[in-house]
Amino acid sequence: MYAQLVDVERSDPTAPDEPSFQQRIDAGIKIEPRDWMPEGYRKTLVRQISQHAHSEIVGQLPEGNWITRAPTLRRKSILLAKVQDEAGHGLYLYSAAETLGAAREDLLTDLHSGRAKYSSIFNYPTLSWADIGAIGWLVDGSAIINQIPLCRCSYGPYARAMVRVCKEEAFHQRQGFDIMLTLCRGTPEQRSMAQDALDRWWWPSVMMHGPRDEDSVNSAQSMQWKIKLHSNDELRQKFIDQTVPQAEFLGLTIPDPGLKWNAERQHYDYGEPNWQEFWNVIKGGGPCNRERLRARVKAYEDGAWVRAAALAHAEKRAKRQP
Ligand code: BYC
Repeated sequence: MYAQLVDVERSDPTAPDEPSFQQRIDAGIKIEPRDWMPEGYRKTLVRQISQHAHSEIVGQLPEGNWITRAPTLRRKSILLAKVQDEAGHGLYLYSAAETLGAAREDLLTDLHSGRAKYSSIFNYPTLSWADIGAIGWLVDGSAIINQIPLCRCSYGPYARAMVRVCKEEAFHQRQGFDIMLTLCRGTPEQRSMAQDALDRWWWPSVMMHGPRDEDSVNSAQSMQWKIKLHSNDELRQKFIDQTVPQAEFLGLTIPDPGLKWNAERQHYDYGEPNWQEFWNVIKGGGPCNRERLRARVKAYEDGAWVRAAALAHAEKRAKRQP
């Protein structure tokens, strides 16, 4: 299918040129799967949407670890629902990538072989129950800040998928904050668990927004095409400005001595993240990269019989159709 789409683009003499494509984007017109698009636009979208899908799927693992160890039945059912939501997000996103001619099997092969990227944040371990609170509060909080603008991105299927994803992420963020609030109002041991989780998840959450703008190779073109509406540093600043008062409300200390309100800029100044750690995690050297990929490959292999059964069922039904 992908090859066919590329052929249509090359051979169609009425295909619009790049300037008129850009004019449509600038005018806020959504690009739909059957519309002409430059090859670079298609490739950038497949890259970003598939990385996003992989992140949702791999992102189930750190929290999935705690489903059997949730402290109460209520917490367990909330966490179960959240992890299932993440699976759903991954599936919408793989479908959105398929509208661009990408084959799901190829995308999964790239993930399982380690060729494809997924969010750096999911390569850190969840050591205590407080980490589940910190993930909801900080990681889903970051995800909302990144994804709300994506509801207005230029590619129709991606923008529409994001609307539902964002509604669910808002619930995820609130449940994470609620876990943190409960711990912070609890015993001294519970408060120190919450502080320890914040200490470990703060910097990975700050870095999750991507490299500094000056090191972001894709931003300029993606912003011109409105695949991204804000730069990495803009979204990072928004995350920090939003989260500092929440940490103060919880009575927790953000582990950044460089953090202070800048009255002139009307934003918080913050310290420099450890970018070497970020690039190392992306290259596969984070604390849990190998474990995460192993778990995904095993899940895929264990699910082979389900895919075979679903396919056999679909083929049988198709044969019965007149
Ligand atoms: N992790 O030029 P840049 C969730 C890569 S799911 C790994 O700035 P771009 C959740 C980047 O791919 C959260 N890699 O890139 C799920 C590029 O490499 P390539 C996922 C990263 O694309 C379950 C290189 O670094 N959200 O929230 O313009 C439970 C240079 O970067 C990362 C999305 O995927 C990273 N953090 O901007 C709970 C949102 N950052 O591809 C929560 C959609 C950068 O050139 N994606 N890289 O080899 C985006 O908005 C953008 O792709 C990014 C990066 C802001 C992430």
